[in-house]
Amino acid sequence: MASEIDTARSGSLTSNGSAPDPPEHRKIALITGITGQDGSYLTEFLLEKGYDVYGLIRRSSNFNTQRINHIYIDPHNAHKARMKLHYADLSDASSLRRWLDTIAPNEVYNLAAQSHVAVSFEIPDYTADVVATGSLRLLEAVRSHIAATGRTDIKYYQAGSSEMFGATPPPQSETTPFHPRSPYAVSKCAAHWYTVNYREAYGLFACNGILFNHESPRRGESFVTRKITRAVGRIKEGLQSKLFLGNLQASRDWGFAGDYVEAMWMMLQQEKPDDYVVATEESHTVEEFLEVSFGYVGLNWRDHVVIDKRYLRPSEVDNLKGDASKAKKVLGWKPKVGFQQLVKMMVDEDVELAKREKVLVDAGYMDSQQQP
Ligand code: NDP
Ligand code: GDR
Repeated sequence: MASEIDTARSGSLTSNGSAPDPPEHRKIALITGITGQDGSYLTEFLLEKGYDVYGLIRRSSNFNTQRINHIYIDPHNAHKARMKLHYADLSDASSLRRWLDTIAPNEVYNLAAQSHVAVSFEIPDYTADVVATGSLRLLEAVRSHIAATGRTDIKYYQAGSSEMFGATPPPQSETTPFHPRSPYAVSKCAAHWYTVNYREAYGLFACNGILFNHESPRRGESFVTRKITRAVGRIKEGLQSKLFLGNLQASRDWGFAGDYVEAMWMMLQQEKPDDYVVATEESHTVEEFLEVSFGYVGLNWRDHVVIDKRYLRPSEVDNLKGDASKAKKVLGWKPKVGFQQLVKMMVDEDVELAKREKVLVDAGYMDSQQQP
């Protein structure tokens, strides 16, 4: 079994009190991007299902494990741990192959990415290296691990995106042509086709989940939904007054991340590998998100939002609305959290966060401009 490196962490979900299966009966999942929004929800989901979960994390000068710290247990109790973390990077093929050989997972979830569309225009080369070539590196590591071991029980999930549809009008389904509008989206198209190619060329059990936008209180703070709900909380608590945004007319099919990770897992439980759109089939503009989120706490967004051109993109994706009928029919998946509920969940959490920030600001431990 894998040896832990010095700062790698291990953890176990013990909240429901149920004893896990004996180690020899437990399935093993390997997750790249475990420290991200989806990685954290997927880890919770798989631990509840009785998996051992191995996460690959990248080196950062600060700890980047905030979203999974609640699952962490002291490494000195590592024999109890069912989540283990190791350093690797999608730009480092040797680390991917080494951990595949060591961990020998049953399921590989490739969630790691430079996932910010606007940032991909600033760092296109890096985005392509991690999102496109990084996925190829991982697929190749899986293929060569299978070739070396003769194993036939490995399944691969690729985190595809509705951004691949880009300029193609809605509703978008598995048969809708891709027309990507950013270096990120072009790179995700490459990763999609690498995955299809490894399925066709080598018979790999590999699935593309084409997921539409999904959000949560754990969403990165520079994505528009979380940027808005953070601002709502902080404005409500008197910590800021203005919110600078770009295009308010863009329309997105926003679901809840906790619902979407279940669809990832469902894809890998099918008899045959395939590609699936995962979406709520409802679309709302950024302006509608503002109406609901500010309105929920009795504020008028027009009093606070300022348009700042720096948040406009060189080429925009105007309208995304998924057709998830295949996922509903074949996987039996459907979203549980609707738009209004999602917005309220995020605002509720961010109002609480802002209240905690306010205590620190009032006590002089923090400047109101500072993020916690
Ligand atoms: P996040 O941005 O929250 O998480 C991305 C993860 O990738 C983080 O764990 C990050 O590590 C890691 N990562 C980034 N670069 C590298 C690298 N070079 N090597 C290894 N790991 C790296 O994304 P989400 O959780 O929201 O999304 C998960 C996946 O799904 C991504 O691939 C995204 O593109 C895709 N997707 C997301 C959708 C959404 O609406 N959320 C919709 C469709 C697709 P660190 O924590 O250190 O930054
Ligand atoms: P997106 O999400 O680009 O759809 O990619 P994001 O929240 O960044 O943008 C959604 C829409 O809001 C508009 N917008 C702003 N966006 C940001 N980030 N900041 C702003 O200030 C702002 N003002 C307006 C954008 O122009 C856009 O139209 C997300 C990511 O999670 C991808 O990784 C994923 O693949 C897709 O969702 C599906």
